[in-house]
Order: sequence, then C-alpha cells, then structure tokens
Amino acid sequence: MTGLVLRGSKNVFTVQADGEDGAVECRIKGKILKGVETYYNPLAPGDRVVFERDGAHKERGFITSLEKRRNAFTRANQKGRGRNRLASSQILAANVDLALCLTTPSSPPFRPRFIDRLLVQAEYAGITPVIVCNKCDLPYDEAVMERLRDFVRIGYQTLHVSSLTGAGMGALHDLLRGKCSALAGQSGVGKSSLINTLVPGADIRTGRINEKYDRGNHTTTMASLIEVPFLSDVKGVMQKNIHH
Ligand SMILES: Nc1nc2c(ncn2[C@@H]2O[C@H](COP(=O)(O)OP(=O)(O)OP(=O)(O)O)[C@@H](O)[C@H]2O)c(=O)[nH]1
Ligand SMILES: [Mg+2]
Repeated sequence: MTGLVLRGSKNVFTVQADGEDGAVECRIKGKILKGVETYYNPLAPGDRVVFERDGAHKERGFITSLEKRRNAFTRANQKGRGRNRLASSQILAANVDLALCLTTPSSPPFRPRFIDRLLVQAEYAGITPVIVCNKCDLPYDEAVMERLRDFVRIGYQTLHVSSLTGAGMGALHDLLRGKCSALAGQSGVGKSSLINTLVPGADIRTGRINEKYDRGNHTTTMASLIEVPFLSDVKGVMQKNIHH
C-alpha cells in the first residue's frame, strides 16, 4: 500500500493510506529504509511511502520504502555527527510547493536574520518562499517596515495577516489553494494560531509570549501535515517550529 506521512518521531510515523480515511501508525521495517538519504531523521511530513499493514492490527503497519522526494525542506542540526554534510541536516518537510516564512512586527521581536535563513533554506531546496508577517494588528516600527520592503524589493512576495483579527486571511487562502505549504518561523510568531484560524476545530495548543524575555515558549514540538478541509483543493499546511 502507499500513503502520505502526516507526522512522526524517530520510530513511529502516522501514515494516511491512499484512498482511505483512517491513519495507520507505522514503524520502519528493518534498520535502514530503502530510498532514504542520510539525513538525521529518516522521514518527514509530506513524504510518500510504501507500507504493509500489520496482519493482527489493522491500524498498525510497517514502512518498507520511501518514494523519491520532489524536494526536502531542511535545516542544519547540531545533533548530527556524521561526516556527510547531509547527516547533520534534519528534514522538516518533504514534497512541498511553498515555504511560508512566518514573522511578526513585534512580540517576539522582528528578526530579519531569521527570515534570511529560512529564505536560504527554501531556495536551497528549490521551494518558493513567501514571507508572511503575522500579528499585523500590532504596530510596525518604521525600521521593520523598511526591512520588509527590502525583501519585496529583492523579489519576495510578502503578506501581512493577523490570526487574531482575521486580517489578510483571504489573500492567504488564495496563496495556499491547491498547494502543500510548509509553515516555519521562530517560537511565538503564531504558527499554531494561524493554523487554528485556517482550520476551524484544529485546536492546536498555542503558547504565551514570555513577558520577561519577549519570546515564545516552544509550545509545538512536532511537525505535522494538516489538511485545510474547507478549501477542498488545498492539500495541506505543514507546521513546524524552527529553533535556531
Ligand atoms: N496580537 C496577536 N497575537 C497573536 C496573533 N497570532 C498569535 N498570537 C499570539 O501569539 C502567541 C504565540 O502563538 P502560537 O500560535 O503559540 O505561536 P507558535 O509560532 O505556534 O509558537 P511555538 O509553538 O512555540 O513555535 C499566543 O499568545 C497567541 O495568542 C496575532 O495575529 N496577533
Ligand atoms: Mg506552535
């Protein structure tokens, strides 16, 4: 059987079987998965896999191979020890059309270097990046506006949205329609909040901005592929924290 990896940790992955509704909890069969490159982690949301169902438990299975990836959105991983450059990279998401680089005018503070890094990661993978400035209900400093305009000047599409007020959501819908997108940005920029706004009922846990340090609390710890059902042709939004 074939299916789509929705999420997973080192050993167990949730796979949506093609043509079926329910998900299957799959382990990797054997020590090394056929088709996997030497990344720090074997599989990521968006990967397409071949798997076998467990005869005794219909909701469990074994992944036997990985279908060739169209692209891989990765980040350097300090935990990696391999001599191979790829061995120290973590794959965050596979087979994505858009990388949404999420930022904020403040709370947490605007960090253009963080956006630079996400843009490089996306460009390196051949994935189209789009800058999404969430919390546009908060005031913008002129210096922040100027840096955002620089990104526009060098050719990057930039949206301003607010998951709190719903501002800009129409433009975001138009951007996401029919595409599979990876959502990335520092803790507290509102990745989970944005998905809760896009997917009514998703109920993803959100965190508070730590007042003393003015940053997020790393509330979400696992990437997952989430379908946006009311836009029937939207394949999914991937959500992942990136902690540099
Ligand atoms: N003012 C304002 N606050 C927002 C908006 N979106 C999210 N927030 C707040 O920002 C805080 C962090 O939001 P989260 O959605 O948990 O952020 P996250 O990016 O998922 O954070 P991690 O899971 O830690 O990576 C919460 O207190 C949200 O209520 C917005 O559009 N405007
Ligand atoms: Mg989150």
